[in-house]
Amino acid sequence: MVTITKNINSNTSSNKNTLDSAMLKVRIEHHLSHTLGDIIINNVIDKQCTETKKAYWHATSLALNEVITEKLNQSQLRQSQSACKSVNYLSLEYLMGRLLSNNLHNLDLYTITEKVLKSLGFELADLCEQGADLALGNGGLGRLAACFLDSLATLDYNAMGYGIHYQHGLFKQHFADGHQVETPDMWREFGSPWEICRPESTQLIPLYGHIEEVPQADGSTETKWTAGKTLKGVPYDIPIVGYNSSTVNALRLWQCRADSAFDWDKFNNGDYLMALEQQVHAEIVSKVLYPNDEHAAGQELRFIQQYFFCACSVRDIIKRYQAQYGALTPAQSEHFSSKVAIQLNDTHPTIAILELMRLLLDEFQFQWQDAWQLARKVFAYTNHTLLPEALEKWPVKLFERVLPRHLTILYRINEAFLNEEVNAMWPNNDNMRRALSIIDEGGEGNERKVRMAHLCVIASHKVNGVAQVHSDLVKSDLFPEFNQLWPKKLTNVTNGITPRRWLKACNPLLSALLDSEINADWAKELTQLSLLSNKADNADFQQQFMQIKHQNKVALTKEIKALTGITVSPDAIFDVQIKRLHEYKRQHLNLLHIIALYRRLLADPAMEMYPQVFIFGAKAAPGYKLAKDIIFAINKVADKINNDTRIHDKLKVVFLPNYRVSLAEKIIPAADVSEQISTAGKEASGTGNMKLALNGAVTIGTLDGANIEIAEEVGNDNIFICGLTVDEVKALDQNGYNPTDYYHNNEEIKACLDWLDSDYFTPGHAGALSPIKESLLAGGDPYKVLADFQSYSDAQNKLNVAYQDKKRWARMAILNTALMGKFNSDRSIEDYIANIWQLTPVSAN
Ligand code: C3B
Repeated sequence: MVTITKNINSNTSSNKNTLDSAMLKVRIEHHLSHTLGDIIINNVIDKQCTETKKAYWHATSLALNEVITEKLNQSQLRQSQSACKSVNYLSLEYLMGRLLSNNLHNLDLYTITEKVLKSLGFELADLCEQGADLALGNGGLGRLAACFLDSLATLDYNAMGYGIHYQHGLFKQHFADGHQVETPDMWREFGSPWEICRPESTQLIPLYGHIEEVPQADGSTETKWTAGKTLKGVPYDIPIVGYNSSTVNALRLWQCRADSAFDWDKFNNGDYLMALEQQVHAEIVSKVLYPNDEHAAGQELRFIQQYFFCACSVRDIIKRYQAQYGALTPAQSEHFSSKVAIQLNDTHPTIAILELMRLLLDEFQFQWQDAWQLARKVFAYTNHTLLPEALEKWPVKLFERVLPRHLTILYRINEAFLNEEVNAMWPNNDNMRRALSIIDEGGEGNERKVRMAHLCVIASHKVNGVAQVHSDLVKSDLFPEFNQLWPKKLTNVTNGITPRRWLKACNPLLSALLDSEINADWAKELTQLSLLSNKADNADFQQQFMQIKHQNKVALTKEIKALTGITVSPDAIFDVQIKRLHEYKRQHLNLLHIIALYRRLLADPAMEMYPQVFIFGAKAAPGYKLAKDIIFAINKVADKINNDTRIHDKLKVVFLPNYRVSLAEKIIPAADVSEQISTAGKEASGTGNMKLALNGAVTIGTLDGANIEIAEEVGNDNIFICGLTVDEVKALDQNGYNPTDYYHNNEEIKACLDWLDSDYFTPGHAGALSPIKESLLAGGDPYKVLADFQSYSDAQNKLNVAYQDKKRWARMAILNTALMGKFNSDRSIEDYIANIWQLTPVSAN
């Protein structure tokens, strides 16, 4: 084994892999027999049984890891020798999905692995299904982080992702009588082949305790923190393999353990549970991902999670700097910030700012100004939402108890900011001081709170939104005063997606067609796809493109049947809304329109309508009642419609359970229509919109987030825009929006909402779906569902007619694929590099 590894290692420093099939086969079989133990029973292997497939999946992953780990080591050596600047991406969420297929594609080893496994009696695609999703995130924010890591490695930048090694990622979802039921995610129940534990980089993290002012020889005082408790952070590295590049970076995830696992005294006294107490309390910190999407969680445990991961990461960043460049002293400040960038993915990692300050002041003997200047050069912050409920504010009291020293630093930052910078711009202006202070002096219950976003803006050298309209709103509506104070600080970086996972790996048929049409590595240079525009009207090409879409739809019909028992026709329009369930994303607008269609069909069974299947995938936060009510309603309406023979299968509704990255990879290649119907101004960007369009789905959507930029790219003829604009939504709010006007003035809206009060969809349980109607009427319809209904319904009609013109639709679908080049996450990363991080790439060639 050692000799084989050496042979291969000598070739893995570049992006060319010379792993041949014979070697790969030897390695897979070696891992099967030596690492995993032989699973052959009486000389027979049952190749159909799940355990066998799992073992082969594991062995294949381990065989591949030998190549990956070697590349990781080479990359780290090269990065260190070149002394290049690195970015450290701090995120509480990484929605990685499965890794085997993606890693194989990125290493260009997919085809040979497929052959080898075939010779062993297995289908690679089938084995890939055995891997668990790494669901260490909730939705868009976590998936964006995963796409960015892919792009950073692909472009040969030195980057480290930092996060939490959650024992349980996002919950699994199934439906019981239409209701969402959550069960724990067990992604590493039997270990994970992808991670490398790094005990040598363990960190000890203090918290709680008290502070005191200690007099110094020169008459000043120094704040001394005596912690009440210590946590241990153990890192696990997951290699991030660049596509067709020489770089493998790492995602470093911290697991929390007790400083001391066991209390022997208590054990000896027979108190077995208490002997484990410390361990249990510590392990809770990295036990589970908070399942809230765009809603601040507010509990002490979440606060400690944030602190724990920030403290581990900042210490690790400093340790890596010191290992490479020696001691960190004030004289090194400039140097440090020329080598280290730290990106805060939303406000979740804000405490990193305070922790860096604390370490510099208390452990590295920096003066205040030196420490503060350094921090301000290193940090940058990405804002991902304007929703007030998602903007984190932690009670001052909680800070005081858990992180007393950090709170004193925070006060000093705030004081200097208000007295110097705010006062210079707006002298003696208490209103401005109140508006910009990091401390909210008390709204409800008069509780003082820390505005995490204000600390981020004040400490960062750049703050970016994630799509142009969102960044404009960050400037005008969220932080107008900060924008006046620092006009250059607020900026935009439009999101992107990796075309490797979201086209090359998930849509092999379309990828093959693109390979044959485009004479360039389009999975890297996605703008090259624009060459397809010339063929958008070519009958042969249209036929090939739509034939692939059809084949993907056939595959999805099988998946739908297997997962739900529902039969759908691949000839129908596949209309897809896949994203977290949230009122602002308006799955209930989609539902209301489905109910209206159903009602129209019942009234006139001969109604002209091309068959349409509405496909949903969404998880609701377990504590978000209305979101769960909407899931229930969609399932109940689906039951009724799917079993109603009167409408002759013109309408079907499918809610696929347990929506996650690996399910998205099956749905997206098969979608005809992409639903992006958030209330204008509420969806910061969206990234599912980009994935669907790249795979040839046509968007029906509002002028919100990245939809606006998608429309700019594809042109208004190739997208169905509907609904109010941002300004119209604002005007409606200012003039007083009254949803009951729409209820009374639109007969269809009234009939559909009243239908929800009956027991038609929930036999014997009248009123079970009424909460939706209530939220839209008595609840004030905060997301303007009723105001946008007619416009959405009209756009759906146009879309249905357009689909029947096969040539027109094929042209639209092709142009959507062709014109998504801008939304390559490589472009987003290059924007971050140019405007925020200033890194240079380091490759082997
Ligand atoms: C999401 C936003 O809702 C999306 O519009 C955006 O595309 C992504 O972030 C990525 O920028 N988001 C999220 O998933 N979770 C949050 N807490 C905040 C924003």
